[in-house]
Amino acid sequence: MSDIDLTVGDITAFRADAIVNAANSSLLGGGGVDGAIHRAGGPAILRDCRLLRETSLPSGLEPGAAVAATAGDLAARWVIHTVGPVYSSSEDRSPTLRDCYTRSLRLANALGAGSIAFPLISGGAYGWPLDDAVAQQIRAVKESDSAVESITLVAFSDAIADITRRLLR
Ligand code: AR6
Repeated sequence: MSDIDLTVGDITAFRADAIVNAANSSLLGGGGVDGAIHRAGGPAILRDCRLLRETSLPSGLEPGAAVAATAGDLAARWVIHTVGPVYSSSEDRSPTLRDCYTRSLRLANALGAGSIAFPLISGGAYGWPLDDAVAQQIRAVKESDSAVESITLVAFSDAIADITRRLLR
């Protein structure tokens, strides 16, 4: 079983074998944690994402899928890009949200990563209510059968950290 830890702060400063990015389907960057990862990791990240688009992912990455690429200058071996679903009040997209975590973990496992750090996927621009975004995150990482030893949930605010602490208990 993996250890699940919580930390508060900026995921780009976190040291782990794999850092997960809450990207969009284009893989070509954006705001939020995606923008922060591209800024801190430098231009190699965008170069690698462009290469993925030109080779294996011509139409981009669909929600729930995950792909590994270079971490550039970050203190990590890989950035795993995943695309969360945009929140919908009329359609239950939570299986897709959980897929982001399980498929990232499966990929990290296949790469031989011993540690992975996740932001709160879909918990910003994609509008997911924070309590449920955290609940889906915790359910997915707990249910995953990955052999990655250390999983860190990186909360970007005290509010997210409080919810995570409460739901981890
Ligand atoms: N470290 C950790 N968490 C962060 C950081 C950081 N440096 N910066 C923001 N967060 P969001 P989404 C938190 O919007 O909802 C982008 O433009 C943030 O507070 O980054 O999946 C992409 O290109 C929130 O809790 O991702 C897509 O277009 C969480 O990360 C779209 O946003 C996720 O917020 C994806 O939206």
